[in-house]
Amino acid sequence: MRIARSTLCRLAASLTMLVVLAGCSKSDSEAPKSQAAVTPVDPATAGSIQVQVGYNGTAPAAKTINMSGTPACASQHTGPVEEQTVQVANGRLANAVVYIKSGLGERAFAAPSTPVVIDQKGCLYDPRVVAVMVGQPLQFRNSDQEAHNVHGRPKEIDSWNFLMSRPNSTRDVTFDKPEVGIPVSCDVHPWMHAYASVFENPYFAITPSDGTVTLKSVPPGNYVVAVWHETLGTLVKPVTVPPSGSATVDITYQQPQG
Ligand SMILES: [Cu+2]
Repeated sequence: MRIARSTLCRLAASLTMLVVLAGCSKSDSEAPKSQAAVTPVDPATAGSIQVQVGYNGTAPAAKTINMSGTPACASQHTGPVEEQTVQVANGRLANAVVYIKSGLGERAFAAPSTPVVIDQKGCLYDPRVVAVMVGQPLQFRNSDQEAHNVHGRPKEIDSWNFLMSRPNSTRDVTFDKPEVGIPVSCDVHPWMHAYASVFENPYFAITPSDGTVTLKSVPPGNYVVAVWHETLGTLVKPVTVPPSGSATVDITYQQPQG
């Protein structure tokens, strides 16, 4: 009887914990702060900002990733697997995060419910650089037979670390605060690195190979646009969006010395 009671107590405690956790998770994902009072953007006066991100210099040589110790990973690649963190083509930089750093004041924006997905495929993250809004799910998918753990190390918000051992499983992470360039890694495969950024507004984009993005539906006003890159850091530039107009910003990283 005594044993049964303590077992029941443990079960009750576990269930309570589950209910508490489920409650936290639900309230976090269904009522992010940014959806509390959304400030509409007037389409009649909104404009856009085209940002071109350049790189002046010679990109460092790509590093070869050695997967030979993990045949389950290596067997998914036919040739050497390379990591190129500074991806430059025709002087333009890919995988840089462009965003409006300031100038939006107290405006609030609704977060999309559609997740942004990072796949774990061939023991690499795809894509490597992502961005979501506060309250928008960041979904990790495991397309490998190999188990991965997903370890996020933000500075400002709570870290996370979970194992994904089942093929084709997914798991969502949502954020209640913004942060730029959160490192995500796998402790099982030390070459796996991704970077997630979280914003309170929808004005952000990751540069494709031509280094050019357009931030659309921007209210007219004065802003500071920023660019973040995982090894090159952050650059900023002021920009003015006229009513119904478009602004163009060129931001160029210089090759680091030494
Ligand atoms: Cu892994």
